[in-house]
Amino acid sequence: MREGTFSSALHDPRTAVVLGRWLGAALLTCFLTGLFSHLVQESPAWLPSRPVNGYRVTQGLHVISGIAAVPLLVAKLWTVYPKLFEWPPVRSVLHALERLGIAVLVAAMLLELLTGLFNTLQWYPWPFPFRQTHFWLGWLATGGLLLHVAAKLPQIRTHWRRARRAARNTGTTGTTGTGPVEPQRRAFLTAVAASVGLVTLTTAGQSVPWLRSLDLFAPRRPDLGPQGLPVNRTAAQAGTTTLPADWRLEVGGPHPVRLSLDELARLPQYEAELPIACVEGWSASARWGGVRIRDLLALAGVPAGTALRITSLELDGPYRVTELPAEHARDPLTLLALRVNGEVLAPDHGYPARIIAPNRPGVLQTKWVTRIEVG
Ligand SMILES: Nc1nc2c(c(=O)[nH]1)N[C@H]1C(S)=C(S)[C@@H](COP(=O)(O)O)O[C@H]1N2
Ligand SMILES: [Mo]
Repeated sequence: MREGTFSSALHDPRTAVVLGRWLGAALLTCFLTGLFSHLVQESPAWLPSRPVNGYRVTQGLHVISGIAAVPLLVAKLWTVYPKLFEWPPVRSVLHALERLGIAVLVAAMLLELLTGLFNTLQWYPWPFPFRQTHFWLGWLATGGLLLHVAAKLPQIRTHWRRARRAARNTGTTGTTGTGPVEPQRRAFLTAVAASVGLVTLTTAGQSVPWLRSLDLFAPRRPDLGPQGLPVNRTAAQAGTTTLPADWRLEVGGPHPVRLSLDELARLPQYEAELPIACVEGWSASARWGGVRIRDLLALAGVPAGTALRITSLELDGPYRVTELPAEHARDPLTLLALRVNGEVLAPDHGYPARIIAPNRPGVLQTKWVTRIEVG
C-alpha cells in the first residue's frame, strides 16, 4: 500500500495544519496548567493564597484541555496516517530521524493522554507512580511537539492560510477527482469541532458549576457524596472511622497546646466559602466553619508567617503528612474546619478536623488532622 492509494482528500497538509493549531492550543494549555499543578503539589512558598479559586480554575482547565485533546489527536492522526506508508520509508538520515521523532511523539502523546484520563477515573492499572510518569511524559511529548513543529515549519507556513489552497492542491498526493476539497474539509472540521464540544460539555460540569446539569460522563458529580461533596479517600479506607477516646489536636511551638473538640469549639469560630479542587479534575465549593489556623499558632506562640507541617490520624497514605506554606497559614480564610455546610464534618470529610485553605490542590486539604507543627 502506498501513500497515494488513500482516497480521501482530507489526508492533506492544510487539514493537518488546521487540526494541528487546535491540538497545539489544547496541548499548550494542558502542559502549562499541568506544570503548575505539579509544582504546587509540593506546597511551594511562592504560591499566593489568592485568588481563592486559582487552582480550581487552572486544574479545571488542565483536565478540560486534556479531554478535548483526545478527539483532536484522533482526528490529526487520521489525517496524517497515510504517511505511515510513505515510500520509500526512509529517504535520508534526517528523514529517518524525523520519522523516529514522530514515533516517539505519538507514543508519548497517547500515553500521556491515556494516563491522565485514567487518573481522572482514579484507576491506576500500572506499576509506576502516576504523577512523576505523567510529568516526564508531558515533557517528552511537548519537546517532541516543538521539534515536530520546527521540522514542519515550511509546510505549516505554506498551509497556514486558506488563500494558498490553489497552490497546494496541485502538489498533494491522495487527492482524487472528487471535486473541490474545501467543503469536504469544512464538514470534517465541523464534525471534529462538534465532537470536541460534545466531550467538553458533557464532562466540564465536574469543575464548572453552570455546566453541572450536562455532566453526564465525567467520573465525578461534584455535588454527590456525604454532605453534598465527593470523597476520594473514605474514613474506612484511611482507618479513621472511630476516633481515639483521647483525641486532642496537638499544636507544636514554644508553648505547645493540646485541645479537645470542646476546647476547639470554644475558640472564635469563622466561616469561609472555599473549594475543594481535586487534581483529578472535579471541584466543588462549600461553606466551611472552624478555627483559624493563625489563631491556633498564636495560642502555641508560633509567629505568623511560619510554614507548617500537618499530620493526619490516617496510618499511611501519600497525604498523611502535608506542608502548609507560611502565606496560607497566615491567611484569615485558612481554617481548621470542624463543620461543612452547617453540619459537623462527616467521617469521610475528615471528622473531627481538617485543613481547608484557599488556592491549593485538594490533595493538600488534609483530613482527620491530629497535629500541627512548625514545618
Ligand atoms: N489525610 C488525608 N487527607 C486527604 C486525602 C487523603 O487521602 N488523606 N485526600 C485528599 C484529596 S486527594 C482530596 S481531593 C480531598 C477531598 O476532600 P473530601 O473527601 O472531603 O471531598 O481531601 C484530601 N485530604
Ligand atoms: Mo484529590
